[in-house]
Amino acid sequence: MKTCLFIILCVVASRPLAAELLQNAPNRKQMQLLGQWDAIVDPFDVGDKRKFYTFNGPAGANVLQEFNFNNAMKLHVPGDWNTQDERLFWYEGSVWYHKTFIAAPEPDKQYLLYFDAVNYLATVYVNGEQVGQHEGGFTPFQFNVTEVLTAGSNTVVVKVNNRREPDYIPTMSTDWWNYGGITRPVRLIELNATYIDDYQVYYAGHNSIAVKIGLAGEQTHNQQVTLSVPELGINRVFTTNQEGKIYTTINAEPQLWSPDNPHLYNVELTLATTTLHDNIGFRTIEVRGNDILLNGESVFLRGIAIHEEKPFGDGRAWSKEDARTLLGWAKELGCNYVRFAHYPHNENMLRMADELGLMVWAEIPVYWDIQFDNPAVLSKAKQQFGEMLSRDKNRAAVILWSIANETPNTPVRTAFLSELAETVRETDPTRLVTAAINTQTTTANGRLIDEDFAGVVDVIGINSYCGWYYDSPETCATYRWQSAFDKPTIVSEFGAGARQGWHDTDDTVFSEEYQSRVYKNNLVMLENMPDLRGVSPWLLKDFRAARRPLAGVQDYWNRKGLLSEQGIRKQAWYIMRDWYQQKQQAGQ
Ligand code: GCB
Repeated sequence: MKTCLFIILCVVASRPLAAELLQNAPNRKQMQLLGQWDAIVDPFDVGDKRKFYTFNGPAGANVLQEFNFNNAMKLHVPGDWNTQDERLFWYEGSVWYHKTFIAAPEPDKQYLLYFDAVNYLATVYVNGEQVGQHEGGFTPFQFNVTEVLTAGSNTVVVKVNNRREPDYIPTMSTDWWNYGGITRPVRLIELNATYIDDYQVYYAGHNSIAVKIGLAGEQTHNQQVTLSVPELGINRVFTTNQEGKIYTTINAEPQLWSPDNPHLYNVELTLATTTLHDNIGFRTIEVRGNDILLNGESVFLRGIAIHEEKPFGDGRAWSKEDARTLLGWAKELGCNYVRFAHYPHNENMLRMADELGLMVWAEIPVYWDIQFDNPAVLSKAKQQFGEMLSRDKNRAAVILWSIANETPNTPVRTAFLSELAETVRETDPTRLVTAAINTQTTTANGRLIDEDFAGVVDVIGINSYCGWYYDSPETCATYRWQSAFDKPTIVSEFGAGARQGWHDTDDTVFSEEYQSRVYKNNLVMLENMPDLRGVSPWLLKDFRAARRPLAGVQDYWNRKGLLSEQGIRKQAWYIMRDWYQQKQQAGQ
């Protein structure tokens, strides 16, 4: 299966020269291509034919050249284009990015051009040559550019297209902003001729740490790699096998990572004279009956759902400071868990969750009704999951892989998601599979969780908007939920909209009072829910949504945040915070 996933990655994701996705890109030796890039907006896609990627300065006065990067618009990388220039707020289409940089490549080194994410389709050229193309807006990709890099000035051109298409993931309709651009950092990474490409170091239970290491490059077999975890007194040398891999376990008794004790160990991997550092937490996660066990102990997930938007205002979040603010707010709410909706968030979010002690639900954008009958789309889903796993496999915080959100209950959908779940389990048996499900059977006094796909996941996620999209808030309090499965359930979404600062009677929709009323009644409902092992209300803060046009209230914001788009608390924030305090006091 691993080989199969690898083939898919090669075919769909990263074409020539690329090895498997490099583990731990932030801590490699690198130059980041950040700051201002030149940008040409190309709504009619003329750039391919006119060869924008060959740009080598403005043409002479007697030559017709209808483009010039030097005097073009400037866009900051990383960053979405929509919030950088008001002309691009609604834009969906192609933008050509251009940057020159100085390099001093050394003869026996290798160079990867590594993109943390580009939304959605990226075609990359270095010094006029196409080095590869990548599809998918929220996961990293890389191209080996050793052969095309020159000493001195180099040019990189990226054609970015964020037009929505039927066979994309996500597809035509989403309830979030389709931010386009090079939304996360770009890195030129320098590697030795032979280098540590991939690794996973994790707690396998029973006082043992499992270690998997893979080398890439010139000579991968029979190489010595030193693994050291100074705090645990570990300093061991291992030799790679014929395939350039090491698989081993080490006896150790680490302090186990948990929200109460988010301890991370400095782990060092050394090949020849190059040492790679990482901070890794050790923990176990499993399901027993309807319980979730973290390090063998029952845990209740006190959570909040989060979109990857800047803490103050709109635009894609990407920095460490953004992550610290957003997740700091989750901590202030009393959370021990966060749902990163609806796509892989930037790596800073994952590393910050590790550091702050927040368990993570991580998700791919298999959202609503994608082309479940299209095998190419299934390959894309596997590719996006594979890239997310490659990047995040060493993050203790990630306990749940979510493979879908609110998908229609049809046989073709269930077959698609069952195969995807199988791939996820085969490639990462150390975490749990979940999905947000919103189809249940209505009973006389509530709902029955009984759809087939709920039988496939380890943890059932339920999205339920009782009191908002249907029924009065008070009816929700009388709801009785039942489940046909003996499995843990998380209410992965519930909530209501409110424009922060709008105070009125509690039957005025969109007032803070109405939102509070929905919350209060939903909490009564949750107390009666069987198998409930966690909640992540929808959501931390208001976010941009093209589907939310109501003037004066929504203004293209989804107003279901507990915080306004500027981070100001609404009444419902305090209701949720108090509930979490009670849960905590009750030892949950
Ligand atoms: C949902 C979706 C979420 C939407 C939310 C809403 O069920 O999963 O993406 O934003 O409802 O506000 O309607």
